[in-house]
Amino acid sequence: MVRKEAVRLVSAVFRAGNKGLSPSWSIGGTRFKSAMPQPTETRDEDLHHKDGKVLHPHLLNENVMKTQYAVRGELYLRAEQLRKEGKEIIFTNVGNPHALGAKPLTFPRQVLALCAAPFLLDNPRVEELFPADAVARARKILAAFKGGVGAYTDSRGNPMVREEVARFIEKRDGVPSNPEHIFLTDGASVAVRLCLNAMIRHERDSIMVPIPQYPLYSASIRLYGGTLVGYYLDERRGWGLQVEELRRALKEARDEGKLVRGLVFINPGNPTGQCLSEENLRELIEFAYQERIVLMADEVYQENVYQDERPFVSAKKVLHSMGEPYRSHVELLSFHTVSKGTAGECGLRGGYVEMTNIHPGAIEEVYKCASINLSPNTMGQVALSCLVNPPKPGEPSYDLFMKEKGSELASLRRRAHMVTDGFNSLPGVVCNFTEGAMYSFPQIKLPPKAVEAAQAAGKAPDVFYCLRLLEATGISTVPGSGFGQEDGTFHLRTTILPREEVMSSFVERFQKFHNEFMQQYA
Ligand code: DCS
Repeated sequence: MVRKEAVRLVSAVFRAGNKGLSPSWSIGGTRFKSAMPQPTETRDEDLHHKDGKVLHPHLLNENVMKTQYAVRGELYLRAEQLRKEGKEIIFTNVGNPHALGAKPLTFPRQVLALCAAPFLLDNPRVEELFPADAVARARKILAAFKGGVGAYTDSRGNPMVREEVARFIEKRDGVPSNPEHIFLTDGASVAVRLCLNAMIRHERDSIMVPIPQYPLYSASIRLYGGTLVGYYLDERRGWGLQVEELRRALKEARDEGKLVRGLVFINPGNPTGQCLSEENLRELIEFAYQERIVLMADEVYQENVYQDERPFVSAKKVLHSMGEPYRSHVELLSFHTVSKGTAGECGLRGGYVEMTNIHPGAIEEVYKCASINLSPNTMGQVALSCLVNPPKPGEPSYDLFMKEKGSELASLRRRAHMVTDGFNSLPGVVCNFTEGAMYSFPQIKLPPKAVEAAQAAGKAPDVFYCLRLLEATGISTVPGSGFGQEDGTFHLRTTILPREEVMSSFVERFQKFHNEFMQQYA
């Protein structure tokens, strides 16, 4: 019997330990002790499932089992199933522009192509096929990436690209940026997770996160064994962020013995689409300073702004403008990516975190953890290089680059209006304007009969609505419960990414479904 064998083995090791053969070993100077359980505690059911599997879904890390990620949750799985059955699905559940027909920007792809196929640079016709600045950039990158894009880079990313990111930030904010405080990562997701992993020590460690939020935060906090403290954004005031609400959430958390260490804000917001004012950012910084909380500024949508009243301002810029004591005390982690903006290069996985006022020793520890992954992927770094250091006026690629970006941004702005107007034209739907980012997050006032029908089907009402929408129209959305919403309210999130040519039929399909649904449950 397995248990008897385990008991025999453990007792043997302990006996050996008594004779001076301690069950411990060392790796790289670190001494490890055998964490073997006491013999009496070894049970078959802890070692394997009754079907014999050791890696059984009920026998995994508890944090893994408790983690949920709605963007690829039940709705997405059903959509995938319908797609396999031959139904046409519009995947508006994820902010993945190229999947819905957005075209890549030409310049970064030319540079990427040359970096991936460096032998093209030896071809005498290369200057006929590629503009001179793309060729020059590829040569520069290949010279900086020792061994080309097939070699690991430093675990924080290539130094030249980190330098380019620092210059980009300086130009954007007009304040100094240190490349030593910038880590390149496989998309912003990895940067966020690196930081959360380092911050969360145990269950009491808490991170304040907006409700609604992007589930990268809820999922990662859960995965690392910490606690999420939600603060509500005010839907009636355009999903605005209120300091009184931050104070309420913090007080309640502290009264319950939680140790609040970080505060996430997403600007422009996902899923809300709201843009923070400079005043809001000042309040956040003041709050973080007074309460000694690390600010996590998720600024991945900084280019995606569709109104002129509140242009994007980075938290770092505002922090500097506030002078001392804030400027050199408030600990700030700022995240950015190549996945969003007008590039939408989600698949290339390029992102970064900039750490402001973070203790050098803590940065070293994060470096150590990044090193476990060896290196962020190189193509993501090349894409990032092109986007933070784009063609300049007078260079051959400049005009096309600006034209492509400008027309995509203008189109996104039109689509933001089309989607918001479409939702607000429907009975029982209210929707704040998508000021920024890529999403629309309407509230659906579901009639009581629909709520009852959902309960009878064993589904949350918003999940029920989104499933019915999917089955009827092929439109794949994410229910509001995946992001968090005030109790008793129901939302869904869709992207504004269908191309303009299909947007009106997208909106029409939605409207037709919604009207029929509301009539059925009136
Ligand atoms: N932060 C926010 C607010 C995001 O919305 C996303 C991606 C990320 C970080 C991470 O992006 P990358 O890892 O690709 O850099 N947004 C997801 C979403 O809600 N839809 O698509 C992906």
